[in-house]
Amino acid sequence: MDALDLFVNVEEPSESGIYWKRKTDSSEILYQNEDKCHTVKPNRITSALSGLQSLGWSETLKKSSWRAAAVVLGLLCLLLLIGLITLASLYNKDSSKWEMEMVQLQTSYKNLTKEKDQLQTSYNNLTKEKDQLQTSYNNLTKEQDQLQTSYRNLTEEQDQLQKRFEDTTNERNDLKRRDALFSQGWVSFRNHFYYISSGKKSWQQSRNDCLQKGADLVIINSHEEQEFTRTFKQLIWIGLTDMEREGKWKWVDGTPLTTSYWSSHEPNGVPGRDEDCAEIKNYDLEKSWNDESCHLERFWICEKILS
Ligand code: 2F8
Ligand code: CA
Repeated sequence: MDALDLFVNVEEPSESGIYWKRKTDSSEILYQNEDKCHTVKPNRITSALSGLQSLGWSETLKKSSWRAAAVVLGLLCLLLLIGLITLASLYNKDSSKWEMEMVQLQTSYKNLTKEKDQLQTSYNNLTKEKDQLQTSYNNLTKEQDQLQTSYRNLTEEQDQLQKRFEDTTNERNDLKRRDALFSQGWVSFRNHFYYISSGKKSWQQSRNDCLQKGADLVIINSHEEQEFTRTFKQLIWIGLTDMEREGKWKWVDGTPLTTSYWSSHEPNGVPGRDEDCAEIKNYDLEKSWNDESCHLERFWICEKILS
């Protein structure tokens, strides 16, 4: 046999159909040249079917296939049933759990709703109370403003009454003092009070008397006052002197002489007579003043201004 020849080992079903056996008429030399050849199996099924057909087993094989398919189908149905049962169990388990949770949630919801209603009621009551308090506060604020205004008005009225009381008291005291002055021989002229002496004294003694009465010798600083002093028709000392400095005439309150009513040729300061004090002398004339010796005795006029 040539070394390159291909040898085929052909197998065929056994007589029992249970296993395959090599055909005896295949080349027995195969194993002698196994390093040079390959075993080529023929199409077993085709070969088997052909074998079975040839042996009358085709029907038997079909039945076996159907049985196997039925078994597989049954197994699949069983698996499906087990799966469905498992899913149903899981579903029931989850469903119970879900129902419990739903009940809990519903209970919580009801409780929360109840609490919400209570809170809403409390809120409404508080809002109502707040509105009432706000109204009370507004009314109180309004009353406070009214009371404040009334207090201001009353305080103002009180101040006015206090001032009126003080004015009235002062007026009453003035009236009392006036009455007292009048009873003591004083007369009033344009809110000034004058005391006309009933006797005669020197200029200094006359002034001292006025000072004791809380007054001073009259100061003539208006035409009306000058006219008033002339009405008594007497020789009268007035509060004018130059005893501190000759020729420098000053009133007893220290003010210098500005408006004067000297008689003609006066003041002449007759030599040797120290004529340092002024008197009303020519009372029939407006210009009635004369400078005279201070030690001579004359009537006098005191003047007082009520403060
Ligand atoms: O007594 C003094 C007196 O004498 C005369 O009056 C009567 C003088 N008058 C005249 O000279 C005009 C006064 O000045 C003098 O004070
Ligand atoms: Ca004189």
